[in-house]
Amino acid sequence: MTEKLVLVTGACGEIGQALIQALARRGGYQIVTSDLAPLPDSIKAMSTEHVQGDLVYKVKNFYDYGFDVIFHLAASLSSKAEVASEEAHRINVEGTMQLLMLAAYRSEKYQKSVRFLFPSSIAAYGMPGLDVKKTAGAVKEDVYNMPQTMYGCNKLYCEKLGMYYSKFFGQKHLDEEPPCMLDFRSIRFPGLISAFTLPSSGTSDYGPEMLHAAAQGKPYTCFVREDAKISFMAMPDAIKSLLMLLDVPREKLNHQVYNITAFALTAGEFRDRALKAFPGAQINFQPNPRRQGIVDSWPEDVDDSLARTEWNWKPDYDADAFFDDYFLPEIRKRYGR
Ligand code: AKB
Repeated sequence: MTEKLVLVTGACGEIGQALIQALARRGGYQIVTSDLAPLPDSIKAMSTEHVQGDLVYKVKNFYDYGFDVIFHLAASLSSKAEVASEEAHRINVEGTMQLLMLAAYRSEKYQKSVRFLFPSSIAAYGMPGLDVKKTAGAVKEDVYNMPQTMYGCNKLYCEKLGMYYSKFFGQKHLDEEPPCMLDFRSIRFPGLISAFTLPSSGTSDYGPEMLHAAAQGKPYTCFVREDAKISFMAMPDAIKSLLMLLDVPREKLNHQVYNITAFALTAGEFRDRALKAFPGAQINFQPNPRRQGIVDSWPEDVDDSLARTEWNWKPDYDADAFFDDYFLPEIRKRYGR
């Protein structure tokens, strides 16, 4: 069987590392990687070639490759993007656009479908106020699309760019066959928590940071209020969702952007769970107005019924399973506590 050629950008990030390990376990893929940083040892042997540097300038390196699949994970996350907004726009928007153009060009020129998997985010939402956030419940994909962060604007716009390049690029598919076959698919992820890696420069980071600190017996000062609530997911579920969406035949999909969620907890509930698992954990709350504002603009939960209906999405880990079956066993092994 010939291997599928896959490009993973942002390979050194949390999703990147976990995804590359999962692709390698699955087999049948030749994996090309790219990132600003050199590959960590944990995934080095799984990549046949690593292109290191800024994607915007490196994308020309990829025009000779016949990629079947592109996972475009490279991004500047929400907290960093607020303070380095021009850089974030370049990485998040220009990088994505360059790669979409490459995928559209290749699929059109060689009449070969390229599946383009793009992680969007709950940051694509912008709740107009805390009162609305608290009463809106689990929101569907097409409501409250008024992001209040640079990162959220970038993600929402790139969802639209992906749809544009796959459906309307050059406008000719409307009455001309065969169509351009760039096959853009996007998942709006909640906050993700891995037992093996720690995030940096995002805003949902308080969840994983608090749990990793408690597990190591380190004090933690949480940068949002106790009642701050958004949805979260175990990293293995995030990887499962990407691989599930990768596998679905195009004709089964009626949309290009899907919410997924696993459990919504307040920061106070995270603290309570951390204290139960690690009695004596020192966790206090000192909200940072800027980061609190970002979390306040994200919905408390999202409605993932589209993904459940169209591609049978279902997380393996609800809040209890996340702690009992994934995070705590793994983290105890990791930190020996
Ligand atoms: C962030 O906090 O920026 C990300 C996200 C929710 O997309 N983790």
